[in-house]
Amino acid sequence: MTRKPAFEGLPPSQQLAAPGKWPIVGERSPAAGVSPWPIEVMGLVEAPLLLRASDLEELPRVKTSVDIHCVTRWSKPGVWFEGVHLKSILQTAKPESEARFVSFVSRSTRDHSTSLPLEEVINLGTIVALSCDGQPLPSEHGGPVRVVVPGRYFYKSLKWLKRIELLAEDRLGYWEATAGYHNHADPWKEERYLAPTITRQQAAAAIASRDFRGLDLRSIDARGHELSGLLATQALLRDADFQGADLSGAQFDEANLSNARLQGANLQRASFRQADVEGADFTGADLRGADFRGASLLGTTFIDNATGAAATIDGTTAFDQQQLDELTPAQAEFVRHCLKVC
Ligand SMILES: Nc1nc2c(c(=O)[nH]1)N[C@H]1C(S)=C(S)[C@@H](COP(=O)(O)O)O[C@H]1N2
Ligand SMILES: [Mo]
Repeated sequence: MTRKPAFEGLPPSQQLAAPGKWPIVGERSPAAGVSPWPIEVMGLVEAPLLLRASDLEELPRVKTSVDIHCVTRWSKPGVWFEGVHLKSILQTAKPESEARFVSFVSRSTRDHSTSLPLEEVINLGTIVALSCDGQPLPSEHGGPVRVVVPGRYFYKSLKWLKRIELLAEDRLGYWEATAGYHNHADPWKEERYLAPTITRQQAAAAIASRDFRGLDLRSIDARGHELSGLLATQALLRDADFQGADLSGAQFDEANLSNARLQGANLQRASFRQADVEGADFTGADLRGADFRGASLLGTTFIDNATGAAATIDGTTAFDQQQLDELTPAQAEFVRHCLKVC
């Protein structure tokens, strides 16, 4: 069974990863121990299973071309995954009639997990993958066995699969519960995050105090505010909206600003050391004197190639050289050009 690759184009606000590059996102290795390990199929099933590598070999093989869409805005189309359909495994385990959800649990130090509705996970053609582009799945990408759920943001594709559990009620996964990632995760509907968890009053109080240190202010709307010298070390600011704000001299060290909107913000001398700015948008922002050393820059945007709107970056903006490799080629080229000539 081989499906033809059909690149469907890019979902909203995604950009292509550098050709030949496959970023590692989240955990980087499984928990220590023997490999391969057996996979447990349990919960609401008539025939619980313990699948060894040799058992997986006996199930029908499938090979599918999958377009990877990471929530941090990079996409990698046409990756060939080979393995076994989840459907084949479940046909053997026989879900009970009350089973509505599937939870995948990882053999990782934090018992990472994710879940999907049973019907959906089957209809999407989910595979339990053993190889990728003709090679055994590398450990950092979930080998020996990972889940691949086509048509959902890649956080639904669990690395180092250890357990498949059938449930009557949903059980939120690690990112869904801790990071506010959307539980449905359809990239075409841009289901990245749940609605903001903070009230307008909480947001207003934080903005007035100019002290965000260590606070959970996900999705805060701080557009256009005068926040120069903001203290935001270690703040949780995923999906925050700072468009047009004055953030000169702001301290974002070790903050999580993934997918934050900083278009047109004044960020002169702002510090982003060791911050997570994956998927953040700095188009039109003033970044002179800003410091990005040690920050993670996967899928970060500094120039909008469609409109040509760009951040102001010059020799006073600090980056580590190797850090720039995390950017897509067009972004990296723009930043390198600015650092050299501006
Ligand atoms: N066990 C485990 N699985 C995981 C994660 C993780 O941190 N731990 N991260 C998820 C996220 S957010 C993404 S985008 C993909 C990344 O897979 P990759 O590192 O192979 O690109 O794995 C998903 N599966
Ligand atoms: Mo992700």
